[in-house]
Amino acid sequence: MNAPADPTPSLPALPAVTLEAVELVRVRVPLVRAFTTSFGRQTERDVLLIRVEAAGATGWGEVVTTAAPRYNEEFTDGAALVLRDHLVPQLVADGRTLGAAEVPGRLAGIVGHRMARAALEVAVLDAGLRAAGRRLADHLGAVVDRVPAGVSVGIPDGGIGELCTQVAGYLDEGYLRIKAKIEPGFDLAPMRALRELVGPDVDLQVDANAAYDPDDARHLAALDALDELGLTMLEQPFAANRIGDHARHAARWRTPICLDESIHDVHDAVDAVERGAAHIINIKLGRVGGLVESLRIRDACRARGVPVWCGGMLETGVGRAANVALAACDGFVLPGDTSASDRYFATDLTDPFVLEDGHLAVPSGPGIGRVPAGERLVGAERTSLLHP
Ligand code: OSB
Ligand code: MG
Repeated sequence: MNAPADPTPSLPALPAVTLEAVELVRVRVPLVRAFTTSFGRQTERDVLLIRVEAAGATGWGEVVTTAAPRYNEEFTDGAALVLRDHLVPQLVADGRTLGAAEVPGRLAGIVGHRMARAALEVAVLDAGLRAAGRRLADHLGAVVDRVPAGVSVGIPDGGIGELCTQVAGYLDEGYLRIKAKIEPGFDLAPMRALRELVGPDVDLQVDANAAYDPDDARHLAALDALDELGLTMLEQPFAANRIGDHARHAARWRTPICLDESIHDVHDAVDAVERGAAHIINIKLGRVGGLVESLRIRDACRARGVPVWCGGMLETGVGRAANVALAACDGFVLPGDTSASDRYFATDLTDPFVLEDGHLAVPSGPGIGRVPAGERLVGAERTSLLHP
């Protein structure tokens, strides 16, 4: 399934740019605390950035893959290879001069690898926007200057007690909604404890990352019991391809179902919504192959009265800047996984995103509005994919 080649009509035109250079920059950044989900435990990000030189400007994009293919089939080594051997050669096969909106179309012949192609789209767009002196948020049609911040809380090593301590801390900091990771065996008891701790009014949701088996009666019993807790949503209980199972149980539960891993493009989103499998969609620009596809999904959901929010992949400031610009667009009506830099890293690669009154400010500079600081990339592995 390739994304359609036509650019989203609502995006303003940008002057074409000539690509001078494309480089991969890879650097490890430790997380402030281990992040455990049903699919694994991460203690650092293996960050892969794309740097583009075009029209006298430098553009950046972040490949949001996980190091191992456990969230979806993409992984960071694979992304680096497909960028080097396929995506970048294909991007310039018809010449190095291109409009930023042309990137998805030029890459249309390559199947999948959406996180890799999304980062390339953002990097080229960032360069083009910087050359034009325009903000990404304005280019996308952002309607607010700050976005409400939620926080995604991993399964803590210390169990329920530590979960409660962490959540109390995040609420003290001002986060406006809490998303807790669950898995079979760590679901009902921790969520009951959390609901007890925060009271009935705090916006509480859970994310299973596809860990539940719809054919397992004990798994279903746990999800049925969670349905009593007044959760804002249950994110991706079953495997990505189990749309029918999501629909069947969504019809029984009062908790709205949000899909993440199931949604690769606008067709998946429309299909899931029309089949009753999703009441809410988590849009991650990497997972769906870029900003243009993200806005298509937003448009399709808006037309069907389905709320969307901006998910995250533990991005550094580079990826976060693009997420925050997207989250500022019309239709992103629920708080996203757009947390402050210090929730992830002791020192972000860019100027940090900070929580102010439960919100993150949309960057004010041109392009994505953030650049990685040179000193933070000392020792990074650099691979040139295109040179002058
Ligand atoms: O399912 O939303 C997810 C992180 C990595 C992979 C998948 C997910 C997540 C998160 C963290 O929940 C969101 C964030 O704070 O960036
Ligand atoms: Mg998720």
